[in-house]
Amino acid sequence: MSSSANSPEKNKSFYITTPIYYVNARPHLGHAYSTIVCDAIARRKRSQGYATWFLTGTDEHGQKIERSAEKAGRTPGEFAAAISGEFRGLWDRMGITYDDFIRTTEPRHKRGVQQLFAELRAKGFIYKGSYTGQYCVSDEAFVEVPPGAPCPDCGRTTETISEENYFFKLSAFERRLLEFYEANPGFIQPEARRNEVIAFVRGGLKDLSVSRTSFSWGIPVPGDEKHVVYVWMDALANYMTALGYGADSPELKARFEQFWPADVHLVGKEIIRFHCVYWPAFLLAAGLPVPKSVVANGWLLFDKAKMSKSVGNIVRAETVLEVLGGDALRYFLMREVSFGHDGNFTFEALVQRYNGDLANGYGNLVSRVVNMVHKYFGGVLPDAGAMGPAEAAIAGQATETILEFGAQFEAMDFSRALETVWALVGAVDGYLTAAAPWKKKPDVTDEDFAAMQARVLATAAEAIRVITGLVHPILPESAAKVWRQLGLGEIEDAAKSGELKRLAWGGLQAGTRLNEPAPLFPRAEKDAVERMENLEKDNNLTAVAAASGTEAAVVAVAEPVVASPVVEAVKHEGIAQIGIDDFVKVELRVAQILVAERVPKADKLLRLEVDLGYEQRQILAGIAQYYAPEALIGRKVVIVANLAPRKMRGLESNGMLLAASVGDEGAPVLAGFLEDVPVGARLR
Ligand code: ME8
Repeated sequence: MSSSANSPEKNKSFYITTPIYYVNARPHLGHAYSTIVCDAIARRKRSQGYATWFLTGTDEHGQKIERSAEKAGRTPGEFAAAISGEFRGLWDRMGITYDDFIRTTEPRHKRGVQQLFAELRAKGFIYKGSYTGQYCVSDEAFVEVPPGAPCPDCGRTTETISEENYFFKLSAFERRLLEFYEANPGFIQPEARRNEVIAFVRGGLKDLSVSRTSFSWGIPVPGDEKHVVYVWMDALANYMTALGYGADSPELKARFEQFWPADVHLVGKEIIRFHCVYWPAFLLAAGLPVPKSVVANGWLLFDKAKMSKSVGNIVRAETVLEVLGGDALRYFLMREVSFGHDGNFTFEALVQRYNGDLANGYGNLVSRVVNMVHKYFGGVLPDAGAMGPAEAAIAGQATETILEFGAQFEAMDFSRALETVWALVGAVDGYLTAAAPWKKKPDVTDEDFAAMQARVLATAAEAIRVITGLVHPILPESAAKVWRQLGLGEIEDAAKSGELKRLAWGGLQAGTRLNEPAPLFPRAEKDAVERMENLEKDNNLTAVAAASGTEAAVVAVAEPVVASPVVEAVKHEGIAQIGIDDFVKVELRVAQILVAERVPKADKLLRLEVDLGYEQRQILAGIAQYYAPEALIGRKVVIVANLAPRKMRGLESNGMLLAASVGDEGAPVLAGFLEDVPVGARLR
């Protein structure tokens, strides 16, 4: 992959954005991952002399947020403010160097979105029509599936929507988009995502509904206020409204001129279609420049599934910050995950990398060298004198590392870039051990020994300076500490002055006074994994138990897809309580009975064929003594849809009917609904 900002010097401005995160639940490591990657890129670009603008923020409108707020008993405004504050607070705690944090509920954003909408309408790309189709509230997207069928992207139930809507003429952009992708091969990265998007567009584009009338939590369509702007049009526009699109002030206009179009929109791979199809189409239609690249990160997995609030398998960044610190998290995510691909998060791997690469690797190297300069040279860096072959090898490798790291980082191959630097850490470590400047051999004169110590420690210290200058965007806190220990002052000043851009072997001057050694990465204790696991457990418990009214409660109720009955469940003796995580594992769905018949020689069993909207299946139910088969045909029932199949009387049963068990005999009474419900609807 290559970022378009590579193009030599250009006009030296660089604009990078994270997705704006939904405020239906608190931040987790998945959000932290995208934000950390952007932060590292922004830090490096700044140190390379680019005027850099780094934007992040929160996506606060739409039906999903409105419903989450309702569940939490809050107004959407209060609810969004509380969770947006959590995101911002976490980024501040992590030292994320964003230049701006946009909330889509801000007036500056509303103004810009309305201007974009009006512009598209004036240019004839928006028209009024009516729409009937399926909508996935979780993805905030229209999907092409039959009524009652689940969302093809996330598997959740879709809702039938029939509304008068404004439409964007997306269909008019099929050819232009394909030509645009062809002419701008770096627009979608990595390659796999590019192919996916091209295939999607080639499959044909339909006009896109860009307004809604069935709820009001959004930005009113200018001139027709019973409509609100479709949340994805609203959200995507943030990248421009935050810069000043739609603003009157000359200062903001100038910022928009300077930074638009964006160099990199970094997003998770699941939202690539919105960014690579809808967004460029809106911009082409409005006559505005299209971003230079959309780069997709893969998913962070936990317990083999995408870490996500709805699956309920999240880990909070705070847990890692508390036990191992922010740099440990940044290092792990950028080293362990091959960018663009999915990567596993485990506490064990995190601790292993932390101890192996940071505590025993880089941290130990710095502490050995700084300590020896203090011990043997009173803390003043000696003159290296003439280089021998071992020093030349280290210097050569360091010079190559600077080049390779730069190229790999620009190509967003962060994992390889770090591997390259750690090869140098290993080489310097080996060089120190081989030279053993702490051990005087009997046949060596005092003078020669002192010269060797000076040469080796000065060489190692210089290598540490190079390593530290390189890893600064990824390990900002630790790099700052090492820079100070080397007596070089503030690394941020070196980044600003261009010193890091000019990083080359030989910058550390003899006579520099080193500062006292200070611990960088204290070894993680044996119980580190357990401590993090417990912090996560405690957190989940607080989330479930939280009383209403507090901010914790807002989050607690907002988080699960499942509504509150489980949380409030009446306790019955002998039945253990379960967490929401367990409950969401059970897939309950509405099914309609198509066929019902007795099973020969089994007087309790009925063989049923049921329709789930997206498939039909056979279920055996032990209700023959209570229900006549013919009375069941056409009836809508509730089934456990994800029960492993089992055989009864030689027939396979794929699921289970839900029924109340009544009276002493436990007579079954089938669960049903008073209102009409679509087949396939999921119960939560
Ligand atoms: O989609 N692994 O917001 P969102 C990697 N509001 N990245 C992850 C992740 C994981 N497990 N989980 C989340 C939205 N992310 C919209 C975006 S933009 C105009 C609107 C990251 O709160 C990743 O960047 O669902 C993903 O795209 C983003 O968080 C989704 O956050």
